[in-house]
Amino acid sequence: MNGIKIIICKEKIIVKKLNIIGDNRGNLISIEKNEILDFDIKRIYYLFGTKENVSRGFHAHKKLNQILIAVSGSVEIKMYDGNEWSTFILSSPDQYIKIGPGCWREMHNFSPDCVLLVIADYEYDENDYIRNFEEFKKYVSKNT
Ligand code: T46
Repeated sequence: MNGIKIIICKEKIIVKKLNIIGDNRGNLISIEKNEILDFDIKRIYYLFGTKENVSRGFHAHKKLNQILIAVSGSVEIKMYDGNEWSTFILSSPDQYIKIGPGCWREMHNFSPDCVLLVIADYEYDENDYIRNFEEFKKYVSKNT
């Protein structure tokens, strides 16, 4: 059972710390349905080998929920929920961010060793993306 410490909790953004199960061989983190994952997993993908000074993201999703974990290295996640910006640096495999629908996200300052694991509740669907910030602001003001 994970002892979960909440770091940030907003309507569309949750940042939590996971319990590390460690022993003299090293560490293990377990993520179970219902405890952290309140959705059925439909897709897992990961970003790695991101080039220096490259930023990614710059979009929002209409219905997708995602959990982001930097299983190696670090990355800065900037998020805009339509009202305010939040920034969090994922820099340890025992932290995760859950980002809900209607939230703009940008990923900056990837360390060369960063592996960003993403767990999602839908398959890839380009129609779920809003990739234009002005469009996103209109969308979020209509849908909240
Ligand atoms: C997100 C952040 C954290 C696929 O074919 N399947 C997939 O599952 C994904 C995620 C992407 N793609 C294709 C679509 C593009 O042609 O891979 C290419 C790169 O995708 P994108 O530019 O959207 O990648 P990022 O790093 O900007 O964003 C990704 C996710 O798309 C997004 O949902 O929240 O990671």
